[in-house]
Amino acid sequence: MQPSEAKHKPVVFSGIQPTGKMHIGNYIGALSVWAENQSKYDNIFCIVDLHALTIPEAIKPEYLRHKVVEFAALYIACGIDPEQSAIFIQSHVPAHAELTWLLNCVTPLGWLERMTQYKSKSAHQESVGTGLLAYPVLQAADILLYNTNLVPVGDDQRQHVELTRDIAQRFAFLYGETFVTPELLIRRSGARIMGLDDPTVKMSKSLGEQRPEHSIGLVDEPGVIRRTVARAVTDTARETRFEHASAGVLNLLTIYEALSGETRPAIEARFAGGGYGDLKRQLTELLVETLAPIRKRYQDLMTDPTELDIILRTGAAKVAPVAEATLTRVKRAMGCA
Ligand code: AQP
Repeated sequence: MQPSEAKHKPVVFSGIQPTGKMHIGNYIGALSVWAENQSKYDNIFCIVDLHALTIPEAIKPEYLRHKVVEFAALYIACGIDPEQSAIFIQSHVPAHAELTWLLNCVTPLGWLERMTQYKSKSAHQESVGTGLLAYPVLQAADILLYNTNLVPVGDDQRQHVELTRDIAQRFAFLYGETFVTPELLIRRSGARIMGLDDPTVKMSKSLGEQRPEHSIGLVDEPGVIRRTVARAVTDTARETRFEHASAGVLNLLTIYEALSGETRPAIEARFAGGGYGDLKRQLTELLVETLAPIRKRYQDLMTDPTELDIILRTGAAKVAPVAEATLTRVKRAMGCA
């Protein structure tokens, strides 16, 4: 990409926390959207290891070190091209932590206490760390550092991106216009894939690690995919129309829609009268076909961690000057420079 070209392209920023089992929800809601739009944007994709530290009891240092490499390989295996997109580790660019402190100082406590993710994650902790509460401020810093125009995420992250906009606007009120206010980029269908074992909860990386029947992992073998889809929750009816389907069946239809690119009428015609066995069989075939090249590329990449290390260091070196420039602007505005 030529620098003059990049100047005119909207900036896209997004990231994934390197914990748990990366699943088809992450692929449909985030990674596939990042990959599809790469040529239209100036792309920055981060592996947010500092976010993983917000539940320190669960995250051992060796686990985190391994997960960062695994997730870098998964980004690339899912189609993120290091030539077109900067891929880097959050902790390699110190400006993320520094801007977080500055933004903490302008963020009202009440804004953080009402975040849904904070409420659900803190409910399961014996003692809640400050990091978990400030998690969305770190996310705001990630986004605002790069003059981001668009943030492609799944539906669960909608509230955090809205908070980022609020923080940017509050900062402008206190110190003058400083940040670009980002917009959400969310797909119309498939932005919230549900658990296969429980369609009332979002498919999640942490649950996927604990319960094999919860999710389809991006590197699951065909036999595992077949077994997991076969056990997915449905019901006793034979309803395969989107509008009338029960939560579990709607989830299977939505995954089929997102991965096949077919229209809803075409999908409804395909499964009309076939029963859930047919839906599960065809969905399994589609999943195996979609994930086979991802698994293969992932395995190849994991044989050479040195190449991944070079990609991650190159990515950090590319984005760090932009982050530094924003940080300097913020500190000057606040009187720190
Ligand atoms: N079920 C989902 N459907 C669609 N998109 C999803 N995303 C997550 N789950 C789904 C999107 O994937 C990106 C990365 O997720 P993250 O690590 O930032 O968010 P998370 O909430 O930590 O992911 P998990 O899987 O729920 O992990 P745990 O359980 O550990 O918290 C984001 O863009 C997210 O929207």
